[in-house]
Amino acid sequence: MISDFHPAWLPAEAFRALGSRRVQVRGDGLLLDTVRTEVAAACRRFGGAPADTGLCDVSFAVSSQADLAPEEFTYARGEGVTVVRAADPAGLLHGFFHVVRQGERAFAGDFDERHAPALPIRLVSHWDNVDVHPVMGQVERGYAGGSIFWSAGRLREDLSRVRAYARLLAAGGINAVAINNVNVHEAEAHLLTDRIGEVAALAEQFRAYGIRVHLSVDFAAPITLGGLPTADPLDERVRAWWAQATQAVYARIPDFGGYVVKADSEGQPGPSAYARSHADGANLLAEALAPFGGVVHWRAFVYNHRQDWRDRSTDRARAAYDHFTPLDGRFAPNVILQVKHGPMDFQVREPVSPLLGAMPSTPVAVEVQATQEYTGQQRHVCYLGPMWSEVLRFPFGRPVAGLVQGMVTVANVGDDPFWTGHPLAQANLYAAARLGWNPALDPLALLDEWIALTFPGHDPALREALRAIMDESWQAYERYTAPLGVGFMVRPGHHYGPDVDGYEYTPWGTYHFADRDGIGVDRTRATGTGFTGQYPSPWRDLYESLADCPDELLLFFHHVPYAHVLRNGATVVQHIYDTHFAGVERVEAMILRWQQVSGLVDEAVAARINERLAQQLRSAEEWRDQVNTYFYRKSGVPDARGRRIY
Ligand code: GCV
Repeated sequence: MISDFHPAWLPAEAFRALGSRRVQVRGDGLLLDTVRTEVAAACRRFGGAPADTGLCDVSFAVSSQADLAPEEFTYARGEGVTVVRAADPAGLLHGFFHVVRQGERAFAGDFDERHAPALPIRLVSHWDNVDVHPVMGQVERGYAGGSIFWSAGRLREDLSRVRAYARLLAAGGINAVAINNVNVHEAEAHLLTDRIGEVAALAEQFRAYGIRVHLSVDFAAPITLGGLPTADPLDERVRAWWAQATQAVYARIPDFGGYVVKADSEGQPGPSAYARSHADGANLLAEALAPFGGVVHWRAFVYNHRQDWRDRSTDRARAAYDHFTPLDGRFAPNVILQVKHGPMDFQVREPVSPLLGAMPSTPVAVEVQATQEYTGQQRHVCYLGPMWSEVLRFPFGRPVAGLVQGMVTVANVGDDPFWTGHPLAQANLYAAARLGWNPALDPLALLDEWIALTFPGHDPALREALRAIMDESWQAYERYTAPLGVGFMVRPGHHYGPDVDGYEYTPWGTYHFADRDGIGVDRTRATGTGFTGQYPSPWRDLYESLADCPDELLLFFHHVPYAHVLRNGATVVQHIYDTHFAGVERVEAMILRWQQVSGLVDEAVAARINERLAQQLRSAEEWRDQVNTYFYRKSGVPDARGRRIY
């Protein structure tokens, strides 16, 4: 079944209901042609017929009179006909994939619905390098092979896989993609200028599915590419350079989306070199993009990565808020401040970043990481939909989803035949896409939706088993790794596998402060770094209070003795032992469940999942034993249940 790549959530079978009907498509233009091509292929396979005139079972139409927002569509059925209408072709494309997702339900009963994206910006960000980076490889934090865009330092000749990828993204509701690493090395920097043709070729593939291409750019490009002596955002020559470079981009790619910028972060250049603010830097690029309708995604991931571990007063968690809240209201309207969902860095458990609730006068996008850098690197099953849903629903007065304009997902895709290394990691990309369209969706329902699309027509036992394996797999990963929100404890550099003190004496600001008496980071206002004060009520007091702080975040906010009793009744150290044993048991249960159904799926899929689950178990055992042993040795407290600790 698997040729070059797996069909993911768009196997031919997913088109059966639509493809066996008479289907009308009305409207013109590229996206309408895409819908027509899709319809024709589905009808050829399943015996239906395109029906541009005469009777039909389903009609897709762009109608300029319709009182509909961009990308919105109506979806109605009466008198035996299903009708999808949109004011723009993008809305119709979304409506088309909605009908595909509904399967036979699209042709039963009467309904009358409207669907519009909650977030206008739904971008997938690739950390792909054009050249293979000596340390990071081709895709930074990529766990699914090489880039689907570049090979051997050049754009791939065959872009059919990119087209298939665009189709998958569109079917989830994505409307933008950034095609290169936010750490912009020399080769990627040139994509902006002399290699823009490669970007244009990719844009052509994505355009057919309504997806606009964005480029990560080097803030120092006026120097490195333009030969200027400075990249000062207030220098006229610099402004002119960006204006001209941007104009040239739009000459090649009229629907170019805009720039993504990691500035003054982890060694990337930025406006601070000229004593200018992030607003000055972002507005420089915004000014160049504005005439063409482009946007700047300016990342808020800015902190001191050369910290002295002896210094207990500097707190990396505070950094984004401290840097950016003074600038609220000073960004141009086409700047999107891109904020990681947690204050640190995509750990298995973090509080929601307070910055997401603190920029009322700035367009903000929340950034999530589908590539499982700290959550098992696509070797472990770890369905992250529930984590992202918690973030989007988190109430800063209003839920985060009501405060932000966009969701940016760091991609987990590579040239692996399954796209994502672990076939089940496809669900993360799917869920991220769908949550950007509708953050109110239940992540478990989304998991079911993904399973039903990806494994259509399969035995219900398979669906049940996949649901059982993947539901709460995030919590399982959390149990056998870093406890109670403390974070990190991973091997430095590659971030896979346990190393409790791996980051303890490094400059990265990622410490747990475990000693013989206790563990955790005191981030209170009373005695710690004051990070709790970045939250509005009630969170500032809830997190401040040792009694009220949720267990799962306790060590993020407090330094406590091992004998501290959690809200769940266990002591901290006993909780660490219990969860680490329970986490591994959960992986064992996953494997047993999988063995009962693995024969029901394609052999190649089954083989890959088998191999990954075996590796997950080995790794979970290693985590369990290292973490338990570490805390036993530090605390001297034995496991109350007498289990094996080394
Ligand atoms: C692209 C973390 C990752 C880096 C990544 C960075 C970022 O630090 O480990 O690989 O760089 O986040 O989000 O910019």
